Amino acid sequence: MSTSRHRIPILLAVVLLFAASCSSGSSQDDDMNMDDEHAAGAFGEPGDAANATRTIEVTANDNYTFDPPSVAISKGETVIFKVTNAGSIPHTFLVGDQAAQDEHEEEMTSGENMAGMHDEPNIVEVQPGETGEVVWHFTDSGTFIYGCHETGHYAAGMKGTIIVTG
Ligand SMILES: [Cu+2]
Repeated sequence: MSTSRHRIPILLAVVLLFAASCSSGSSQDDDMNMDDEHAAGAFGEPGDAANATRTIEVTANDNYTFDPPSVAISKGETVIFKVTNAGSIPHTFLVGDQAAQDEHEEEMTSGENMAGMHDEPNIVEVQPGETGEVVWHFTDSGTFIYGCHETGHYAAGMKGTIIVTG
């Protein structure tokens, strides 16, 4: 049958939906795709550990720093971030762009998404002494961020820079 007749309206609907979810920065009520919309973007997408080109070890410290403070990655790489909490308080590690970091920070301070956030593929929470992983596929070049969103940590400067080139 003529499936092509339906393709355009569906595509249009998808585009409109996408546009709507992207332009809704100020409204908090359209939480339909809240959990997914900032778990992917120009900063990449969830990766498959089997395709990982390397493992980058990151240490989270109680003085609100990550070590290393920045990492260089080639476009197309899938990286396993192995995050160890060397401190005595919980830390988180969120891969994203500025918007994703800001969004998480808002959710944390508003208490809006406390329960769901740790299910997202671009974040891991690590308890003192523990190690967690985020597997991420960097699909585009650009400068991105890893940040900790325990209360007050990001504001205190607990973040690192991801530079993707190629
Ligand atoms: Cu922290």
